[in-house]
Amino acid sequence: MKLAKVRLADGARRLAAIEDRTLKLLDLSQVENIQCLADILHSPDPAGLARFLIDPRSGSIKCDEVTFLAPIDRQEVWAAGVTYKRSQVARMEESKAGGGASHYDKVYTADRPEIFFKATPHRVSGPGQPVRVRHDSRWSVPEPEFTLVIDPAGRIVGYTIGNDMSARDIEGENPLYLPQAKVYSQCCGLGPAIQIAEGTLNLAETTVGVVIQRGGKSVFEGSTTLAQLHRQLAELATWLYRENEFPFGAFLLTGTGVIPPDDFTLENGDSVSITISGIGTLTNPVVKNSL
Ligand code: DO4
Ligand code: MG
Repeated sequence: MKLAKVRLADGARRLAAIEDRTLKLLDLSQVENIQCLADILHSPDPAGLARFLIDPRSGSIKCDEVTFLAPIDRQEVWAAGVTYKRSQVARMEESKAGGGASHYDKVYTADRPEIFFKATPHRVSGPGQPVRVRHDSRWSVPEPEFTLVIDPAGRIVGYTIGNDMSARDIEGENPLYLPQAKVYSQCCGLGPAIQIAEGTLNLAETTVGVVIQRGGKSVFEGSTTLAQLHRQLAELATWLYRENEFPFGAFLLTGTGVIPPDDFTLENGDSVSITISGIGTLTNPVVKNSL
């Protein structure tokens, strides 16, 4: 089952459960203390609770009849880095001149992963909302990332799609510029829905793909699978929660294994579509203001 925040044709915002591509609206008034999507996700049985909350007055709605919103409430958004070989190699290349290449080499094999703060809810773009390229970056890319939804106790309760927008020139100039390369207005895409974590995930069959379009034509396409991820998903969640509290839960982007060639940079007006099997497609237009 997937859970989502949606806007209906009449402008009303609702929570919805999606099964077999059919969407049903939820009525939260049926249970005390359930006020938002995170309350359902953080409950002992999110799928069971969502089924119980299905609004008996709601018929079945088709997914294309609603607008999907970012599936975030008050969670912080964090990200892991250099978790795929492709990312380690690309980072070492971009950091050669700045002298930071060896950091990426070391962190790929170190026990402790790279984990960094990525966004607060107001910096997150939902489906169809713009993601931003900094005006002071000449080399920026989207990073398509399998994303964990983690409850306050550190339990992985769901999965969604994340776009870790990154200014590669700023990061490459000096590793200490990482927060500026990664954290700014509209720096992170999330959505369209959260797949509730049930059973074992088949890593080899979970594909993460990206298509970048310019003027309606594809200018980059790439994909990987979670089998290429060099870390365990639970391991990344455990490191994030070490000596840290998340009273509202957290999203954790798990790193990119797809990086466009070095001569590629995003431009104003591009469109980025990230597809993860079992979750869906997150599409965002790209904005970049001129200086
Ligand atoms: O080390 C910098 C960031 C790495 C990253 O975001 C990734 O590998 O996805
Ligand atoms: Mg990343």
